[in-house]
Amino acid sequence: MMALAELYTQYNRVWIPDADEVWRSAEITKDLKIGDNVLFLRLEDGSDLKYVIEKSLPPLRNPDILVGENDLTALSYLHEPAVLHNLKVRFMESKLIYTYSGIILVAINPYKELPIYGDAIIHAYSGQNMGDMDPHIFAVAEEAYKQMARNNKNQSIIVSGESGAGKTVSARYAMRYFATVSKSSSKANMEERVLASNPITEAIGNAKTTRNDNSSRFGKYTEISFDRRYQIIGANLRTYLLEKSRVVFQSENERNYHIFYQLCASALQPEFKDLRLMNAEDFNYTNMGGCTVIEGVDDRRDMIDTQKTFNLLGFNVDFQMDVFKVLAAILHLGNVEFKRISDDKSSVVRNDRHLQIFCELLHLDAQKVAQWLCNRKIVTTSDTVIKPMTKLQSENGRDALAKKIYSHLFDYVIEKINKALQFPGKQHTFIGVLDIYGFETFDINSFEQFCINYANEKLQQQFNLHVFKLEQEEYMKEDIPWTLIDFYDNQPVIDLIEAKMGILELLDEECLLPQGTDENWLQKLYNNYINKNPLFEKPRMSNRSFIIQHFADKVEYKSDGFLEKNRDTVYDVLIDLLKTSKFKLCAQFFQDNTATKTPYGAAIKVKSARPVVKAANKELRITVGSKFRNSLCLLMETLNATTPHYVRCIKPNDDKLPFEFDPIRVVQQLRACGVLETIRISAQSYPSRWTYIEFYGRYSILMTQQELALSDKKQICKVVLQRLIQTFSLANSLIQVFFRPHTDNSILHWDTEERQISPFFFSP
Ligand code: AOV
Ligand code: MG
Repeated sequence: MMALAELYTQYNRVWIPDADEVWRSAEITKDLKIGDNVLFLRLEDGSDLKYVIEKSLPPLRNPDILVGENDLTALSYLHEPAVLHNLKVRFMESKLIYTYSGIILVAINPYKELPIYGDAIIHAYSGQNMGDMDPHIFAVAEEAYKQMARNNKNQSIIVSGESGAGKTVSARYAMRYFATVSKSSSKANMEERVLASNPITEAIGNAKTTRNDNSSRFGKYTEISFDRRYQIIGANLRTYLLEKSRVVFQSENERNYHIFYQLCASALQPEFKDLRLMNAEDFNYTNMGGCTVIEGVDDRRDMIDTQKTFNLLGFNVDFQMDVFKVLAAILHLGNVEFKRISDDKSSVVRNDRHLQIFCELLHLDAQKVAQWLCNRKIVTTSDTVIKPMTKLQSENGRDALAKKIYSHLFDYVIEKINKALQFPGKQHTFIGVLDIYGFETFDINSFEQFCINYANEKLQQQFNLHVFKLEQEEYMKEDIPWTLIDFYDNQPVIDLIEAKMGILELLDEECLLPQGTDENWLQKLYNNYINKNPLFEKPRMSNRSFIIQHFADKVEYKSDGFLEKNRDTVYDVLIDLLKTSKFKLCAQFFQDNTATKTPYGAAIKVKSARPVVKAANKELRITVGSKFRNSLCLLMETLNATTPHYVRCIKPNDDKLPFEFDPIRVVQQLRACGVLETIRISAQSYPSRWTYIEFYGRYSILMTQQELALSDKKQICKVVLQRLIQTFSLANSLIQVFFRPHTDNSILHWDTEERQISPFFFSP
């Protein structure tokens, strides 16, 4: 039996916790004896350190020969410092951004264009086995493509990671891979059309945030369809909850959707003359963040690309012009000014130029719009009353209208893209590429962050369950004794959000009440969860916020605006006006305003008992939160019906610096995004599976001359293992050695009763 103390001998190296580096390497200068409570160490700078052992021994460092391994699970010691060090060495010294961690591809954002994505590289990966090539997003794409063809099964590539980590870029490259390897001469540029969907959706659904200059503000699942010969025949996009509030408000240093700036940068183009555009600084909706340009981005040039892509998708010039007209109208609407008439009365400023242009562009009666922007019609059984609105109410009504128009436009463009990617034949199989908004936390977090982080929780759970299921199946197949292991499950936080009497349901209930307010709702949350649910807290200094302990981090949400955003209503008279517009596109937006549709058109079932809220226009509507929950459930069903492939993107620093590795930030993400979790699951089981030849190769150093003299390598391994580990078991019918490296959530427990290293399973 190999004792733990035998590993803590002179010249062996360990990792000790460090405030700046997270982990620091040190060499043992004196053998550890049972009962010792001090470990004598020398740090890399030559200084000596007496490490006081409390409950645990510091984790052991892997031999240098293993450093730089392209699969983390190949490391002998599998713990946090080993993983971190290995990723760092690959990233900083070898400029390698991809590493496997078992079934996951870890991708660290290099913040620099790398020459590793060309067609020649795609062709090099095509047809290869995952294990034979360097880790790469193309290797994952190839694996999905191969499994689809081999098993006739639908596949998903699930990209996750926090905001700015590289999800959208990875998803784009995965799609490029499929378009390139499945290119056929016959189907007129369908591959290019599928790829063209990306710049369009990014123009209308991505924006600069403080975390990412090209942040996705919606979720997207792109289903790429293949025929029987595994060539692309079309695609379908499903989108998830666009962040609408951005249309009318941006925090400091953030921008509205890219398309608005592209349009403003093209103001002088003759074709846009009628739109009466100005500089982005001159429109409220594009200037609220005080930042209208992005370093390295030329909005005018991007507009030319957007128009080219529209053409490629077969959108004619008239359609394009209609889209730009609606966008320009939104910008002008944002500049409409109100003046206060009395405490409860307001009106549009006389002869407001922007109101005139807004109405001209959308073919509306300016007088009527002016009236209904500042007055509300209340219909009772006996009477119809017109009630004036305060200046603030009018402004909010204006913004609600702008958000509504934009979100209809967004859905409409997605629908058009889907039509352009439709195909006449039958889909044989598909590969779905999921690229959603990453987990995010800002100084002020609202309903949008709540929904985004909830989506990330769902995805994390899907991942946990899959990894866990896979492990179990593997052991059952190999007849290995195996007790169910506990793994971190984020179901409790998901329950807190979506279960009965959860946050979303209480929000829907409050939305049902005519006098419901954000404050009352928050009070109900406090009453229901404080001291009852450990994942919910009230911030000490605020009674307008609540804190949720997410899998990735704690996030404080401000309750202001939750009700309004969940209801998402616009005053009905305004909607009626737009419905009767002579501008067909605009009228069409508001024709079927049932809101019982998913963003991609299919009707959905209402799952919760009470998700329906009476809107201002007396129509029964599903709230935004319930709709989002339902669409996430559908997404999980889809993902679970496919074979998933996971890409975990890591953001290496917060300053967008090329090849800069901040260990504190990286560890935070590794801990949160499930890489270390999976390693923990694997480590409790048997993550290393080698053929006995591989085992012989790696451990021949442990073998005696006598053992090495045996002719059969299989036999040698068996004898060596029997000598070194008396407790190893022999399982029949196996072809591999299954074993587990040293780890216990990164720290080894140390008590006077020494532990032994884990048993091996060995195939005869
Ligand atoms: P995200 O999708 O994960 O954030 P992106 O994919 O938009 O993040 O990546 C952010 C930026 O990092 C990109 O615009 C690139 O400049 C850079 N980048 C990412 N991956 C690579 C790569 N492989 N090579 C070179 N540069 C890269 V969000 O959508 O905010 O959650 O909502
Ligand atoms: Mg993105």
